[in-house]
Amino acid sequence: MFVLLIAVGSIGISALAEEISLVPMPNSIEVKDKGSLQLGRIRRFVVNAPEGLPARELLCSVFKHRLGVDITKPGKQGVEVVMQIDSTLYGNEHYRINTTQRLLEIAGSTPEALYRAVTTLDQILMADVKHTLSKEIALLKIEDKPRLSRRALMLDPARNFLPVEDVKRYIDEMWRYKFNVLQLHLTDDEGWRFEVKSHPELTAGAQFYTQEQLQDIIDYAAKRYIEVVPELDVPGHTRALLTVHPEFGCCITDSVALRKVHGNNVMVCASQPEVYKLYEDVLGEVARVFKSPYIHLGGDEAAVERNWAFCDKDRELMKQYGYSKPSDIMNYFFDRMLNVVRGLGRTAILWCENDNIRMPAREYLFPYPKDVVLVTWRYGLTPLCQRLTRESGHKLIMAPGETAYFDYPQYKNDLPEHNNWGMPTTTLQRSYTLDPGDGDNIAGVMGTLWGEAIKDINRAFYMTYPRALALAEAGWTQMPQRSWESFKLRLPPLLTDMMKRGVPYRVPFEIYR
Ligand code: TNX
Repeated sequence: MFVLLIAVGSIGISALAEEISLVPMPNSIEVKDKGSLQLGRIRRFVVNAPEGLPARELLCSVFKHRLGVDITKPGKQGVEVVMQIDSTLYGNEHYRINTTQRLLEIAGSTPEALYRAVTTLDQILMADVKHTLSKEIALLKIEDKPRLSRRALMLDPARNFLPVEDVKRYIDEMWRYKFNVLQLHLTDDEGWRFEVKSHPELTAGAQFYTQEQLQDIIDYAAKRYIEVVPELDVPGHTRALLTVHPEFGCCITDSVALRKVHGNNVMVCASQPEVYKLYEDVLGEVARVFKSPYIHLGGDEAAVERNWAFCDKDRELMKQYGYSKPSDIMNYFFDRMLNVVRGLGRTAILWCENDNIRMPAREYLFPYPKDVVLVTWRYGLTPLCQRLTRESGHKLIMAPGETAYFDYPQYKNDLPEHNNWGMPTTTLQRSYTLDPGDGDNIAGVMGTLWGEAIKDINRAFYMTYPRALALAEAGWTQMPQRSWESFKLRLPPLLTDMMKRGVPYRVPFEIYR
């Protein structure tokens, strides 16, 4: 207990707050010293918010699940539960939970904020060891809103297909930790998973999501305040497309030879109008299915030197536009692609690439148009991407290889045992060190579950958790409210709860030592 108080004292959060096991830790939590609110009997349940509110439904299930109480059937005696929109709170996700001896008040700036509040309440009722057994809640006041507005996880069904039900299971875990974006990496060398009604050849014979299935996923996620962002990776990572349309490649135009190309060595040709025409069709359908204001277009690991640099037509293009090196063709390629995205009223996201894949790198690979959102990801290059985006005014999403790559093993000799290409180790503690930084341009955090070595959703869960809890806190909680010592204490009850839901995770045995 002595140790606990020291740890707690150093970050200014009361000991009881620690024992409540909240992740992400709220930005302000005041636990009143004495007394508690008895939630076993409810006299009045009032919701001052629009009908069909997801937060109301969630609250009912939290009461049922955690306390065995049907909140919709008030009795003659007991306390009051009030859930309401409060216009003095601002932003999308600003909420307050206040308990007194007679009242549980849940207030939020929006229906979404109320939802976030209920996820906090759920964790309180799960693991406040002093009170939960007796259906009580401590007297406390939480006022909370996120540090960053976008907190994302990315799944990669392009590499190993994940059935719809599994993606939903994944979503079911995300909202608990206040994640609000799921990126789906839908196309890559190994597969094209997005049904294109005007080009059925793209998915012929493969596992893919129909547009109706994607709509189902998107609606399912939206009810949990999670936005689904589609990613279609271009101009590299396009072998799946090129095996169907070998004529769109630049050097290797024979589909048999293409199948033998390993890794991410092929690219679509930048000089062929048909390539842009195809993507116009594809993106038009993407925009009809996905509601997100964003479309991620990849832009990573384009093997320019092995493709465009050797292609007569692309070299001609280079000359025509006065470009000095083949990678300058990216300007032309993305000018055209981004115009399509703009025309659809969407904003493009791209993986941030530089003039070298490691230091010394100095610049962007090519000057990114101002309206593009960038994602920093490469090992060692995040400080550079932070500086460059600050200077150029680009929004930046933080997915550094060092902390947010959840395809990497969590401990020496841990999974993945197959298809492990010598991945670096990213421990839970390492993931926890992510500080997204204070730049006004930092839009969010993202954990990536690249799928080469993740063959099913159970593996995806195992690689995701508990590291995603560290990421969730990095995206939500301000640094003064965070500490590794505190996080370690809050973790075990959440893991037990995950186990009860049948969600695989890696036991972080090292934190118990
Ligand atoms: C690099 S991260 C990639 C992915 C791989 C990943 C494996 C990024 C933008 N591109 O295509 O799956 O490494 O860790």
